[in-house]
Amino acid sequence: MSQQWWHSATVYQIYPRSFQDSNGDGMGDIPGIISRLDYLCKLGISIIWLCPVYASPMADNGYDISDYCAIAPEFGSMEDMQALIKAAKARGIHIIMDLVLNHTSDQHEWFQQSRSSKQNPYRDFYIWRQPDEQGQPPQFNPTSYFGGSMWTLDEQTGEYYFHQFASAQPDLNWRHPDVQQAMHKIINWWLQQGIAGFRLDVVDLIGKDIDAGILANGPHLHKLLQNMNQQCFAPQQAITVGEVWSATPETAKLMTRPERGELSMLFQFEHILQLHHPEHGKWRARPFNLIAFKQQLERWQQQIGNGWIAQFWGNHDLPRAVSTFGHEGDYREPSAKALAMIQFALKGTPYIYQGEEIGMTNVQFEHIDDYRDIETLNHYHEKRSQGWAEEDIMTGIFRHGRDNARTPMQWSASAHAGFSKAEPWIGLNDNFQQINVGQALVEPDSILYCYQQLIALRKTWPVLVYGEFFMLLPDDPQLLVFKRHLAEEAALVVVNLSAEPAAFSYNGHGEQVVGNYGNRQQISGHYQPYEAVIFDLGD
Ligand code: TEU
Ligand code: CA
Repeated sequence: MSQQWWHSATVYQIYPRSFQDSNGDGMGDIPGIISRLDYLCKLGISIIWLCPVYASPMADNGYDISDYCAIAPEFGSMEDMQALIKAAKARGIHIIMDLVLNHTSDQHEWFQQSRSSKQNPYRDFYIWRQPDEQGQPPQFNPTSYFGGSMWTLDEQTGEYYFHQFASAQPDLNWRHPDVQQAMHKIINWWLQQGIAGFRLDVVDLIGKDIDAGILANGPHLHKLLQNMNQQCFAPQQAITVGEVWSATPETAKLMTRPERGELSMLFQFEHILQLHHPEHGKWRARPFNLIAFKQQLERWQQQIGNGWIAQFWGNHDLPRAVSTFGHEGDYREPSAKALAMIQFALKGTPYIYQGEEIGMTNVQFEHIDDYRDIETLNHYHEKRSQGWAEEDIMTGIFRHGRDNARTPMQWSASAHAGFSKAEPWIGLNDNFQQINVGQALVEPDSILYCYQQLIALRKTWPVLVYGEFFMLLPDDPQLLVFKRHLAEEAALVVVNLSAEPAAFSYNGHGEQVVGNYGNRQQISGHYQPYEAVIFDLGD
Protein backbone atom coordinates (compact mmCIF):
# COMPACT_ATOMS: atom_id res chain seq x y z
CA MET A 1 0.00 0.00 0.00
CA SER A 2 1.38 3.41 -0.92
CA GLN A 3 2.26 5.24 2.27
CA GLN A 4 0.99 8.77 3.01
CA TRP A 5 2.29 11.10 5.77
CA TRP A 6 -1.21 11.47 7.16
CA HIS A 7 -1.41 7.71 7.75
CA SER A 8 0.84 8.11 10.80
CA ALA A 9 -0.27 11.64 11.68
CA THR A 10 -2.82 12.54 14.38
CA VAL A 11 -5.70 14.98 13.89
CA TYR A 12 -7.07 17.23 16.65
CA GLN A 13 -10.69 18.37 16.21
CA ILE A 14 -11.58 21.86 17.41
CA TYR A 15 -15.17 23.04 17.98
CA PRO A 16 -14.35 26.78 17.89
CA ARG A 17 -17.36 27.97 19.88
CA SER A 18 -16.17 25.92 22.89
CA PHE A 19 -12.37 25.90 22.59
CA GLN A 20 -10.91 29.25 23.76
CA ASP A 21 -12.44 32.73 24.03
CA SER A 22 -10.00 35.61 23.49
CA ASN A 23 -12.20 38.71 23.70
CA GLY A 24 -14.38 38.03 26.74
CA ASP A 25 -17.74 37.52 25.00
CA GLY A 26 -18.13 34.00 26.36
CA MET A 27 -17.70 32.44 22.92
CA GLY A 28 -14.60 30.71 21.59
CA ASP A 29 -12.91 32.28 18.58
CA ILE A 30 -10.00 32.05 16.14
CA PRO A 31 -7.54 34.26 18.10
CA GLY A 32 -8.32 31.98 21.05
CA ILE A 33 -7.23 28.96 18.97
CA ILE A 34 -4.03 30.75 17.96
CA SER A 35 -3.26 31.33 21.66
CA ARG A 36 -3.40 27.54 22.24
CA LEU A 37 -1.24 26.39 19.31
CA ASP A 38 1.83 25.85 21.51
CA TYR A 39 -0.25 23.50 23.67
CA LEU A 40 -1.31 21.51 20.58
CA CYS A 41 2.27 21.51 19.36
CA LYS A 42 3.40 20.06 22.71
CA LEU A 43 0.72 17.36 22.40
CA GLY A 44 2.32 16.48 19.04
CA ILE A 45 -0.68 16.60 16.68
CA SER A 46 -0.02 17.38 12.99
CA ILE A 47 -3.45 18.39 11.70
CA ILE A 48 -6.28 20.52 13.12
CA TRP A 49 -9.81 19.78 11.92
CA LEU A 50 -11.58 23.10 12.41
CA CYS A 51 -15.38 22.91 12.65
CA PRO A 52 -17.19 25.60 10.63
CA VAL A 53 -16.18 29.25 11.20
CA TYR A 54 -17.90 30.62 8.09
CA ALA A 55 -20.52 33.37 8.09
CA SER A 56 -23.73 31.80 9.37
CA PRO A 57 -26.98 32.74 11.20
CA MET A 58 -25.91 29.85 13.50
CA ALA A 59 -29.19 27.91 13.41
CA ASP A 60 -26.98 24.78 13.64
CA ASN A 61 -23.84 26.38 15.08
CA GLY A 62 -22.28 27.06 11.71
CA TYR A 63 -23.39 23.98 9.78
CA ASP A 64 -25.74 26.40 8.06
CA ILE A 65 -23.38 28.50 5.98
CA SER A 66 -24.54 31.83 4.50
CA ASP A 67 -21.18 32.77 2.93
CA TYR A 68 -18.45 30.17 2.32
CA CYS A 69 -15.73 32.77 1.79
CA ALA A 70 -16.35 34.92 4.86
CA ILE A 71 -15.65 34.31 8.55
CA ALA A 72 -18.44 34.66 11.12
CA PRO A 73 -17.70 37.89 13.09
CA GLU A 74 -18.17 36.06 16.39
CA PHE A 75 -15.22 33.83 15.43
CA GLY A 76 -13.05 36.66 14.03
CA SER A 77 -11.98 37.98 10.63
CA MET A 78 -10.43 36.53 7.47
CA GLU A 79 -7.16 38.10 8.65
CA ASP A 80 -7.47 36.07 11.87
CA MET A 81 -8.08 32.94 9.79
CA GLN A 82 -5.01 33.62 7.64
CA ALA A 83 -2.99 34.29 10.82
CA LEU A 84 -4.13 30.92 12.21
CA ILE A 85 -3.09 29.07 9.04
CA LYS A 86 0.33 30.82 9.14
CA ALA A 87 0.92 30.36 12.89
CA ALA A 88 -0.05 26.69 12.69
CA LYS A 89 2.22 26.08 9.69
CA ALA A 90 5.09 27.68 11.61
CA ARG A 91 4.60 24.90 14.19
CA GLY A 92 4.31 22.12 11.58
CA ILE A 93 0.52 21.93 12.02
CA HIS A 94 -1.83 21.76 9.02
CA ILE A 95 -5.42 23.04 9.03
CA ILE A 96 -8.34 21.20 7.45
CA MET A 97 -11.61 23.12 7.18
CA ASP A 98 -15.08 21.66 7.70
CA LEU A 99 -17.01 21.97 4.43
CA VAL A 100 -20.78 21.62 4.30
CA LEU A 101 -21.60 20.64 0.72
CA ASN A 102 -25.04 19.05 1.10
CA HIS A 103 -26.89 22.18 2.20
CA THR A 104 -26.47 25.91 2.80
CA SER A 105 -28.16 28.31 5.18
CA ASP A 106 -31.53 29.65 4.03
CA GLN A 107 -29.84 33.06 4.46
CA HIS A 108 -27.28 32.26 1.77
CA GLU A 109 -27.57 34.59 -1.25
CA TRP A 110 -28.14 31.56 -3.49
CA PHE A 111 -31.23 30.54 -1.54
CA GLN A 112 -32.51 34.07 -1.22
CA GLN A 113 -32.32 34.28 -5.01
CA SER A 114 -33.74 30.78 -5.52
CA ARG A 115 -36.83 31.35 -3.34
CA SER A 116 -37.53 34.78 -4.91
CA SER A 117 -39.14 33.41 -8.10
CA LYS A 118 -39.43 30.24 -10.16
CA GLN A 119 -37.66 31.96 -13.07
CA ASN A 120 -34.65 33.04 -10.97
CA PRO A 121 -31.38 31.63 -12.38
CA TYR A 122 -30.61 30.16 -8.93
CA ARG A 123 -33.97 28.37 -8.70
CA ASP A 124 -32.49 24.96 -9.48
CA PHE A 125 -29.59 25.39 -7.12
CA TYR A 126 -32.08 23.89 -4.64
CA ILE A 127 -34.77 21.20 -4.80
CA TRP A 128 -38.31 22.49 -5.29
CA ARG A 129 -41.51 20.51 -5.82
CA GLN A 130 -45.10 21.57 -6.40
CA PRO A 131 -47.70 20.68 -3.72
CA ASP A 132 -50.16 17.92 -4.73
CA GLU A 133 -53.91 18.61 -5.17
CA GLN A 134 -54.37 18.64 -1.38
CA GLY A 135 -51.46 21.03 -1.02
CA GLN A 136 -49.31 18.28 0.47
CA PRO A 137 -45.60 17.67 -0.17
CA PRO A 138 -44.43 14.81 -2.46
CA GLN A 139 -45.10 11.18 -1.47
CA PHE A 140 -41.45 10.70 -0.63
CA ASN A 141 -41.54 12.58 2.67
CA PRO A 142 -39.02 11.25 5.23
CA THR A 143 -38.49 12.71 8.71
CA SER A 144 -35.67 15.23 8.96
CA TYR A 145 -32.62 14.44 11.13
CA PHE A 146 -33.75 17.33 13.30
CA GLY A 147 -37.40 16.25 13.41
CA GLY A 148 -40.39 17.16 11.27
CA SER A 149 -40.78 16.76 7.50
CA MET A 150 -37.90 17.14 5.03
CA TRP A 151 -40.17 19.42 2.98
CA THR A 152 -41.11 23.04 3.82
CA LEU A 153 -43.68 25.07 1.90
CA ASP A 154 -42.34 28.46 0.84
CA GLU A 155 -45.16 31.02 0.58
CA GLN A 156 -43.28 33.21 -1.90
CA THR A 157 -43.65 30.78 -4.79
CA GLY A 158 -46.08 28.31 -3.19
CA GLU A 159 -43.70 25.39 -3.67
CA TYR A 160 -41.94 23.01 -1.25
CA TYR A 161 -38.17 22.94 -0.84
CA PHE A 162 -36.22 19.93 0.44
CA HIS A 163 -33.98 19.85 3.55
CA GLN A 164 -32.63 16.75 5.27
CA PHE A 165 -31.72 18.79 8.36
CA ALA A 166 -33.43 21.98 9.59
CA SER A 167 -35.66 24.08 7.34
CA ALA A 168 -32.93 26.70 7.79
CA GLN A 169 -30.60 24.27 5.94
CA PRO A 170 -32.06 23.78 2.41
CA ASP A 171 -30.38 20.98 0.43
CA LEU A 172 -28.40 21.97 -2.65
CA ASN A 173 -29.22 20.33 -5.98
CA TRP A 174 -25.92 18.65 -6.87
CA ARG A 175 -27.31 17.47 -10.18
CA HIS A 176 -26.96 21.11 -11.33
CA PRO A 177 -23.54 21.70 -13.02
CA ASP A 178 -23.49 25.34 -11.79
CA VAL A 179 -23.72 24.12 -8.19
CA GLN A 180 -20.75 21.80 -8.77
CA GLN A 181 -18.75 24.56 -10.44
CA ALA A 182 -19.55 27.13 -7.76
CA MET A 183 -18.46 24.72 -5.01
CA HIS A 184 -15.27 23.73 -6.85
CA LYS A 185 -14.41 27.46 -7.04
CA ILE A 186 -14.94 27.87 -3.27
CA ILE A 187 -12.85 24.76 -2.50
CA ASN A 188 -9.98 25.95 -4.68
CA TRP A 189 -10.19 29.41 -3.14
CA TRP A 190 -9.71 27.96 0.36
CA LEU A 191 -6.86 25.70 -0.80
CA GLN A 192 -5.13 28.81 -2.15
CA GLN A 193 -5.39 30.26 1.38
CA GLY A 194 -2.90 27.58 2.46
CA ILE A 195 -5.18 25.04 4.17
CA ALA A 196 -4.29 21.34 3.78
CA GLY A 197 -7.75 19.99 3.02
CA PHE A 198 -11.28 19.38 4.22
CA ARG A 199 -13.57 17.38 6.45
CA LEU A 200 -16.64 16.90 4.26
CA ASP A 201 -19.92 17.08 6.18
CA VAL A 202 -22.50 14.31 5.43
CA VAL A 203 -20.81 13.90 2.04
CA ASP A 204 -22.66 10.63 1.31
CA LEU A 205 -25.90 12.65 1.00
CA ILE A 206 -24.93 14.84 -2.02
CA GLY A 207 -25.42 12.01 -4.57
CA LYS A 208 -29.11 11.66 -3.80
CA ASP A 209 -31.95 10.94 -6.22
CA ILE A 210 -35.09 12.16 -4.47
CA ASP A 211 -37.49 11.01 -7.17
CA ALA A 212 -36.10 7.50 -6.71
CA GLY A 213 -36.33 7.94 -2.93
CA ILE A 214 -32.56 7.51 -2.47
CA LEU A 215 -30.70 9.89 -0.10
CA ALA A 216 -27.50 8.34 1.33
CA ASN A 217 -24.95 6.71 -0.99
CA GLY A 218 -27.02 7.78 -4.02
CA PRO A 219 -26.37 6.99 -7.70
CA HIS A 220 -24.47 10.22 -8.41
CA LEU A 221 -22.11 10.16 -5.41
CA HIS A 222 -18.96 8.63 -6.85
CA LYS A 223 -19.03 10.69 -10.05
CA LEU A 224 -19.41 13.89 -8.01
CA LEU A 225 -16.51 12.92 -5.71
CA GLN A 226 -14.24 11.92 -8.62
CA ASN A 227 -15.03 15.20 -10.35
CA MET A 228 -14.32 17.22 -7.21
CA ASN A 229 -11.06 15.36 -6.74
CA GLN A 230 -9.93 16.02 -10.31
CA GLN A 231 -10.97 19.69 -10.26
CA CYS A 232 -9.79 20.54 -6.74
CA PHE A 233 -8.24 18.05 -4.32
CA ALA A 234 -5.74 16.03 -6.41
CA PRO A 235 -4.07 19.01 -8.14
CA GLN A 236 -3.29 20.49 -4.70
CA GLN A 237 -2.62 17.22 -2.81
CA ALA A 238 -5.46 18.13 -0.46
CA ILE A 239 -6.38 15.76 2.37
CA THR A 240 -10.07 14.92 2.47
CA VAL A 241 -12.03 13.04 5.14
CA GLY A 242 -15.69 12.34 4.52
CA GLU A 243 -18.40 12.00 7.21
CA VAL A 244 -20.22 8.91 5.94
CA TRP A 245 -22.90 7.54 8.26
CA SER A 246 -23.97 5.02 5.60
CA ALA A 247 -20.46 3.57 5.13
CA THR A 248 -19.77 -0.15 4.92
CA PRO A 249 -16.32 -1.66 4.26
CA GLU A 250 -17.45 -2.09 0.63
CA THR A 251 -18.57 1.50 0.03
CA ALA A 252 -15.63 2.81 2.07
CA LYS A 253 -13.22 1.09 -0.29
CA LEU A 254 -14.98 2.65 -3.27
CA MET A 255 -14.56 6.09 -1.69
CA THR A 256 -11.02 5.81 -0.30
CA ARG A 257 -8.94 3.39 -2.36
CA PRO A 258 -6.27 5.70 -3.90
CA GLU A 259 -6.89 4.37 -7.42
CA ARG A 260 -10.56 5.46 -7.16
CA GLY A 261 -9.59 9.17 -6.96
CA GLU A 262 -12.35 10.16 -4.52
CA LEU A 263 -11.45 10.75 -0.81
CA SER A 264 -8.31 10.27 1.30
CA MET A 265 -10.27 8.65 4.16
CA LEU A 266 -13.65 8.68 5.87
CA PHE A 267 -15.44 8.45 9.19
CA GLN A 268 -17.57 5.32 9.49
CA PHE A 269 -20.02 5.11 12.41
CA GLU A 270 -20.79 1.44 12.94
CA HIS A 271 -19.48 1.44 16.52
CA ILE A 272 -21.80 4.39 17.23
CA LEU A 273 -24.86 2.98 15.45
CA GLN A 274 -24.47 -0.21 17.52
CA LEU A 275 -25.49 1.89 20.52
CA HIS A 276 -28.65 3.19 18.80
CA HIS A 277 -32.11 1.73 19.51
CA PRO A 278 -33.63 0.22 16.33
CA GLU A 279 -36.68 2.54 16.52
CA HIS A 280 -35.73 5.47 18.76
CA GLY A 281 -32.13 5.70 17.65
CA LYS A 282 -29.75 7.36 20.09
CA TRP A 283 -32.53 8.70 22.31
CA ARG A 284 -33.11 5.29 23.88
CA ALA A 285 -29.57 4.03 23.46
CA ARG A 286 -28.40 0.50 24.16
CA PRO A 287 -25.48 -0.26 26.48
CA PHE A 288 -22.02 -0.76 24.97
CA ASN A 289 -21.59 -4.41 23.95
CA LEU A 290 -17.91 -5.42 23.66
CA ILE A 291 -18.52 -8.56 21.60
CA ALA A 292 -20.60 -6.69 19.01
CA PHE A 293 -17.95 -3.95 19.01
CA LYS A 294 -15.19 -6.50 18.34
CA GLN A 295 -17.16 -8.01 15.44
CA GLN A 296 -17.43 -4.67 13.59
CA LEU A 297 -13.83 -3.81 14.46
CA GLU A 298 -12.46 -7.07 13.00
CA ARG A 299 -14.57 -6.66 9.87
CA TRP A 300 -13.37 -3.08 9.20
CA GLN A 301 -9.74 -3.75 10.04
CA GLN A 302 -9.60 -6.78 7.77
CA GLN A 303 -11.79 -5.65 4.90
CA ILE A 304 -10.73 -2.03 4.34
CA GLY A 305 -7.84 -3.25 2.13
CA ASN A 306 -5.88 -0.28 0.74
CA GLY A 307 -8.75 2.04 1.57
CA TRP A 308 -8.34 4.23 4.67
CA ILE A 309 -10.52 5.27 7.58
CA ALA A 310 -10.42 7.59 10.57
CA GLN A 311 -10.15 6.14 14.09
CA PHE A 312 -12.29 8.07 16.60
CA TRP A 313 -14.49 7.63 19.67
CA GLY A 314 -16.10 11.07 19.79
CA ASN A 315 -16.74 14.33 17.97
CA HIS A 316 -18.95 17.45 18.30
CA ASP A 317 -22.12 15.39 17.59
CA LEU A 318 -21.35 12.47 19.89
CA PRO A 319 -21.36 11.93 23.66
CA ARG A 320 -18.02 11.99 25.46
CA ALA A 321 -15.89 8.88 24.79
CA VAL A 322 -14.99 8.03 28.41
CA SER A 323 -18.67 8.32 29.43
CA THR A 324 -19.85 6.10 26.55
CA PHE A 325 -17.13 3.47 26.09
CA GLY A 326 -15.09 3.91 29.31
CA HIS A 327 -15.86 4.54 32.97
CA GLU A 328 -16.76 7.98 34.37
CA GLY A 329 -16.15 7.04 38.03
CA ASP A 330 -13.14 5.49 39.80
CA TYR A 331 -11.66 4.22 36.51
CA ARG A 332 -12.02 7.42 34.46
CA GLU A 333 -8.25 7.85 33.98
CA PRO A 334 -7.28 4.22 33.17
CA SER A 335 -10.33 3.82 30.91
CA ALA A 336 -9.57 7.05 29.01
CA LYS A 337 -6.01 5.83 28.45
CA ALA A 338 -7.28 2.38 27.42
CA LEU A 339 -9.53 3.94 24.76
CA ALA A 340 -6.61 6.01 23.47
CA MET A 341 -4.33 2.96 23.29
CA ILE A 342 -6.93 1.00 21.29
CA GLN A 343 -7.48 3.95 18.90
CA PHE A 344 -3.75 4.51 18.25
CA ALA A 345 -2.98 0.79 17.79
CA LEU A 346 -5.49 0.35 14.95
CA LYS A 347 -5.19 0.80 11.19
CA GLY A 348 -6.53 4.30 10.39
CA THR A 349 -5.72 7.91 11.21
CA PRO A 350 -6.54 8.83 14.85
CA TYR A 351 -8.78 11.84 15.53
CA ILE A 352 -8.78 13.38 19.01
CA TYR A 353 -11.85 15.49 19.87
CA GLN A 354 -10.99 18.48 22.07
CA GLY A 355 -11.07 17.47 25.73
CA GLU A 356 -10.58 13.72 25.16
CA GLU A 357 -6.88 14.21 25.97
CA ILE A 358 -7.88 15.13 29.54
CA GLY A 359 -10.79 12.67 29.80
CA MET A 360 -13.66 15.18 29.77
CA THR A 361 -17.05 13.61 30.55
CA ASN A 362 -20.72 14.01 29.63
CA VAL A 363 -22.71 16.75 31.38
CA GLN A 364 -26.15 16.76 32.95
CA PHE A 365 -27.72 20.21 32.89
CA GLU A 366 -30.67 20.57 35.19
CA HIS A 367 -33.13 22.13 32.79
CA ILE A 368 -33.85 21.85 29.08
CA ASP A 369 -33.34 25.64 28.88
CA ASP A 370 -29.67 25.06 29.65
CA TYR A 371 -29.33 23.19 26.35
CA ARG A 372 -28.42 24.90 23.08
CA ASP A 373 -28.31 22.21 20.35
CA ILE A 374 -31.07 22.46 17.70
CA GLU A 375 -31.31 18.64 17.40
CA THR A 376 -31.68 18.22 21.16
CA LEU A 377 -34.22 21.03 21.60
CA ASN A 378 -36.33 19.85 18.63
CA HIS A 379 -36.25 16.32 20.01
CA TYR A 380 -37.33 17.50 23.47
CA HIS A 381 -40.30 19.51 22.25
CA GLU A 382 -41.37 16.87 19.72
CA LYS A 383 -41.36 14.11 22.36
CA ARG A 384 -43.08 16.27 24.96
CA SER A 385 -45.85 16.91 22.45
CA GLN A 386 -46.03 13.13 21.90
CA GLY A 387 -46.42 12.57 25.66
CA TRP A 388 -42.99 11.17 26.49
CA ALA A 389 -42.13 11.63 30.19
CA GLU A 390 -39.72 14.52 30.92
CA GLU A 391 -37.39 12.15 32.76
CA ASP A 392 -37.32 9.71 29.86
CA ILE A 393 -36.39 12.46 27.39
CA MET A 394 -33.73 13.93 29.69
CA THR A 395 -32.16 10.49 30.19
CA GLY A 396 -31.69 10.27 26.43
CA ILE A 397 -30.25 13.78 26.29
CA PHE A 398 -27.88 13.10 29.21
CA ARG A 399 -26.54 10.03 27.41
CA HIS A 400 -26.46 11.05 23.74
CA GLY A 401 -27.29 14.71 23.39
CA ARG A 402 -24.77 16.67 21.28
CA ASP A 403 -24.23 19.36 23.95
CA ASN A 404 -22.31 16.73 25.94
CA ALA A 405 -19.43 17.41 23.55
CA ARG A 406 -19.93 21.16 23.40
CA THR A 407 -19.35 22.35 26.97
CA PRO A 408 -16.35 24.72 27.17
CA MET A 409 -12.85 23.24 27.05
CA GLN A 410 -11.51 22.88 30.59
CA TRP A 411 -8.14 24.64 30.66
CA SER A 412 -7.80 25.30 34.40
CA ALA A 413 -9.60 25.30 37.76
CA SER A 414 -9.95 29.08 37.64
CA ALA A 415 -13.09 31.04 36.76
CA HIS A 416 -14.95 29.73 33.72
CA ALA A 417 -12.28 26.99 33.53
CA GLY A 418 -9.88 29.45 31.85
CA PHE A 419 -12.09 29.25 28.74
CA SER A 420 -13.32 32.83 29.02
CA LYS A 421 -13.37 35.87 31.27
CA ALA A 422 -17.14 36.01 30.81
CA GLU A 423 -20.10 33.67 31.30
CA PRO A 424 -19.74 31.05 28.51
CA TRP A 425 -22.43 30.61 25.82
CA ILE A 426 -23.19 27.19 27.31
CA GLY A 427 -22.71 25.88 30.85
CA LEU A 428 -19.47 24.35 32.06
CA ASN A 429 -19.22 20.80 33.35
CA ASP A 430 -18.98 21.18 37.14
CA ASN A 431 -16.05 18.78 37.26
CA PHE A 432 -13.69 21.31 35.62
CA GLN A 433 -11.89 21.92 38.91
CA GLN A 434 -10.71 18.30 38.92
CA ILE A 435 -10.51 17.71 35.17
CA ASN A 436 -8.49 20.37 33.32
CA VAL A 437 -5.37 20.85 31.18
CA GLY A 438 -3.48 22.68 33.93
CA GLN A 439 -3.86 19.65 36.22
CA ALA A 440 -2.93 17.21 33.47
CA LEU A 441 0.26 19.11 32.58
CA VAL A 442 1.62 18.87 36.15
CA GLU A 443 0.82 15.14 36.51
CA PRO A 444 3.57 13.14 34.74
CA ASP A 445 1.23 10.12 34.49
CA SER A 446 -1.84 11.98 33.18
CA ILE A 447 -4.09 10.98 30.27
CA LEU A 448 -2.56 13.91 28.35
CA TYR A 449 0.96 12.47 28.47
CA CYS A 450 -0.40 9.06 27.47
CA TYR A 451 -1.82 10.69 24.29
CA GLN A 452 1.48 12.51 23.74
CA GLN A 453 3.36 9.19 23.95
CA LEU A 454 0.93 7.43 21.57
CA ILE A 455 1.05 10.28 19.01
CA ALA A 456 4.86 10.04 18.94
CA LEU A 457 4.83 6.20 18.87
CA ARG A 458 2.61 6.08 15.76
CA LYS A 459 5.17 8.20 13.90
CA THR A 460 8.04 5.81 14.74
CA TRP A 461 6.49 2.31 14.83
CA PRO A 462 5.01 1.42 11.40
CA VAL A 463 3.51 -1.88 12.63
CA LEU A 464 0.80 0.19 14.35
CA VAL A 465 0.06 2.00 11.08
CA TYR A 466 0.38 -0.65 8.40
CA GLY A 467 0.48 -3.97 10.30
CA GLU A 468 -1.99 -6.73 9.41
CA PHE A 469 -4.76 -7.07 12.01
CA PHE A 470 -5.59 -10.28 13.90
CA MET A 471 -8.37 -10.43 16.54
CA LEU A 472 -7.91 -12.79 19.51
CA LEU A 473 -10.64 -13.94 21.94
CA PRO A 474 -13.55 -12.51 19.86
CA ASP A 475 -16.13 -13.88 22.31
CA ASP A 476 -14.50 -12.73 25.56
CA PRO A 477 -16.94 -10.30 27.28
CA GLN A 478 -14.22 -8.34 29.10
CA LEU A 479 -11.04 -8.45 27.03
CA LEU A 480 -10.21 -6.82 23.70
CA VAL A 481 -7.01 -8.45 22.40
CA PHE A 482 -5.52 -8.07 18.95
CA LYS A 483 -2.20 -8.36 17.14
CA ARG A 484 -0.58 -6.30 14.38
CA HIS A 485 2.03 -7.87 12.10
CA LEU A 486 4.31 -6.08 9.65
CA ALA A 487 7.23 -7.94 8.08
CA GLU A 488 9.33 -9.05 11.11
CA GLU A 489 7.58 -6.66 13.50
CA ALA A 490 4.66 -7.63 15.74
CA ALA A 491 2.63 -5.85 18.40
CA LEU A 492 0.10 -7.28 20.86
CA VAL A 493 -2.62 -5.12 22.40
CA VAL A 494 -4.38 -6.40 25.55
CA VAL A 495 -7.21 -4.32 27.05
CA ASN A 496 -9.60 -5.16 29.89
CA LEU A 497 -12.62 -3.01 28.94
CA SER A 498 -14.54 -3.85 32.11
CA ALA A 499 -14.66 -2.70 35.72
CA GLU A 500 -13.81 -6.22 36.97
CA PRO A 501 -10.38 -7.91 36.95
CA ALA A 502 -9.85 -10.29 33.97
CA ALA A 503 -7.42 -13.16 33.47
CA PHE A 504 -5.46 -13.53 30.22
CA SER A 505 -2.97 -16.24 29.30
CA TYR A 506 -0.62 -15.96 26.34
CA ASN A 507 2.11 -18.29 25.18
CA GLY A 508 4.94 -15.92 24.38
CA HIS A 509 7.02 -12.99 25.58
CA GLY A 510 6.79 -9.30 24.87
CA GLU A 511 8.12 -5.93 26.07
CA GLN A 512 5.59 -3.42 27.39
CA VAL A 513 5.77 -0.26 25.21
CA VAL A 514 2.74 1.57 26.64
CA GLY A 515 0.65 0.68 29.71
CA ASN A 516 -1.75 2.39 32.11
CA TYR A 517 -1.01 0.41 35.29
CA GLY A 518 2.76 0.60 35.64
CA ASN A 519 5.25 -1.72 33.89
CA ARG A 520 4.05 -5.32 33.27
CA GLN A 521 6.77 -8.00 33.11
CA GLN A 522 4.50 -10.85 31.97
CA ILE A 523 1.86 -10.84 29.23
CA SER A 524 -0.10 -13.56 30.99
CA GLY A 525 -1.87 -12.89 34.27
CA HIS A 526 -4.63 -10.75 35.76
CA TYR A 527 -5.54 -7.43 34.18
CA GLN A 528 -6.94 -4.73 36.45
CA PRO A 529 -10.19 -2.92 35.55
CA TYR A 530 -9.57 -1.03 32.27
CA GLU A 531 -5.93 -2.12 32.27
CA ALA A 532 -4.40 -1.78 28.81
CA VAL A 533 -0.97 -2.67 27.46
CA ILE A 534 0.71 -2.48 24.06
CA PHE A 535 3.48 -5.08 23.88
CA ASP A 536 6.32 -5.27 21.38
CA LEU A 537 6.55 -8.94 20.49
CA GLY A 538 9.87 -8.24 18.77
CA ASP A 539 10.69 -10.10 15.56
O1 TEU B 1 -23.80 15.57 11.22
C1 TEU B 1 -24.54 14.67 10.52
C2 TEU B 1 -25.49 13.93 11.35
O2 TEU B 1 -26.18 13.16 10.83
C3 TEU B 1 -25.53 14.14 12.79
O3 TEU B 1 -25.99 15.35 13.04
C4 TEU B 1 -26.50 13.18 13.37
O4 TEU B 1 -27.76 13.51 13.04
C5 TEU B 1 -26.51 13.10 14.80
O5 TEU B 1 -26.46 14.25 15.40
C6 TEU B 1 -25.53 12.21 15.32
O6 TEU B 1 -26.05 11.53 16.38
C7 TEU B 1 -23.21 16.60 10.45
C8 TEU B 1 -22.48 17.55 11.38
O7 TEU B 1 -21.45 16.84 12.01
C9 TEU B 1 -23.50 18.07 12.37
O8 TEU B 1 -22.90 18.83 13.39
C10 TEU B 1 -24.52 18.89 11.60
O9 TEU B 1 -25.52 19.28 12.48
C11 TEU B 1 -25.12 18.07 10.47
O10 TEU B 1 -24.17 17.34 9.72
C12 TEU B 1 -25.80 18.99 9.47
O11 TEU B 1 -24.83 19.76 8.81
CA1 CA C 1 -14.93 35.31 21.76
